[in-house]
Amino acid sequence: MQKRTFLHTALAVGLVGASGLGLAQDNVFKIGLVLPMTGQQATTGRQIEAAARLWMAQNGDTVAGKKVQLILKDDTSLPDMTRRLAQELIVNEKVNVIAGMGITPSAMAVAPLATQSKTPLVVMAAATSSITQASPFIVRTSFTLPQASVALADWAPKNGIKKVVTLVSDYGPGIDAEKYFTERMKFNGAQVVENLRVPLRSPDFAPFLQKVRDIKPDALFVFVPSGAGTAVMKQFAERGMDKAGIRLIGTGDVTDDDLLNDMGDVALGVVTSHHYSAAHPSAANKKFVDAFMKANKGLRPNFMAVGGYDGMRVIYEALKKTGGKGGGTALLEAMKGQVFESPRGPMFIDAQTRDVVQNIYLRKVEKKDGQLWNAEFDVIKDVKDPGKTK
Ligand code: VNL
Repeated sequence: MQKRTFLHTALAVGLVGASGLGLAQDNVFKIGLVLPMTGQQATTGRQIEAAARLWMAQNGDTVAGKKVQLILKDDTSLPDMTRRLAQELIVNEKVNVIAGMGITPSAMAVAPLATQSKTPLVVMAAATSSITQASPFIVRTSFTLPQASVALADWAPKNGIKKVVTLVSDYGPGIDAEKYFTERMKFNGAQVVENLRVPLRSPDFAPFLQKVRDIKPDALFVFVPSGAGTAVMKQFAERGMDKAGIRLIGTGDVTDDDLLNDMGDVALGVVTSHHYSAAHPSAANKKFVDAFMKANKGLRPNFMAVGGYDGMRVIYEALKKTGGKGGGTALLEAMKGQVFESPRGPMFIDAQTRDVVQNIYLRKVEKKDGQLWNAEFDVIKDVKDPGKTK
């Protein structure tokens, strides 16, 4: 008897639950967030997830009458896995937006799915120039390597750096950085005497650094993805490169705010160019950094976090504007052309390219109150991705 009652109750609850869910579906807005939460790029996943959750804590989870639901999946930074997870999210979960994309191969793997299903894909991390051309449904809130590299190639020759070797991770963003930095240096009358490339997976920098030491350029220009900077910095110091008078310069990925404090004094004085520093002196950024650190046991937000935070803003604004009507195409249209103040400074989603237009800052690693920061000392305003031809 008792058993039967229990069964009945369970069934009844199950049905109510199911029909409740059925009703709720129409009023749910789903964001499928695919990120590397484990493996080599795990710091990027952790930063973006934390930022997306902070955005939701600050802005609520009801937008235009819909309940926003974040569905997080770990792709371990393997593009086949990213594609499979995105497919499941689109087909089974019927997500309204796909977001995340820790590395370029992941974004490239998902691009055709976004096009076929007309699902906006908000790229929050990956930064190879060509990504936005891989699908008309891609909108980017991170940056591009050409955007960040050119500014440094304008700064370097004016600051005694006339002979450079480049060292980049051997895939999309590294090749972009190498190409745009090298071309601009040469245009500015400086020399780039060697272009070195290291594998993305488990790189060993030692043999490359030895080669750089032998060449003895004024500076070594480095691009490695977020998370790999500490290894470069450590080996740079161990091989006595700084003592040999070789300066380290690069895009801000190498002095990533997530890791900078652990790099130690070898990082002091390193000049980089990038779109975001946790030390950016604006009220909006102070508020962002304080709230992020408070919500994450003192973890400092890096440029990945800002890409995630702003990506959530772009999605929320598009949902507000459309009221959730008109599907993926209407959402995408509402993402184009958004202008707002980010913790990084002013930013704008170019309606033509769906890519981000933003300030690029020159920064130098400095110590303040015992902590290392990327202190901004110059700015190039409203930089478009130089990789776009149209
Ligand atoms: C990429 C570019 C990844 C820059 C990064 O860190 C980065 C990419 C994970 O496009 O794969 O700092």
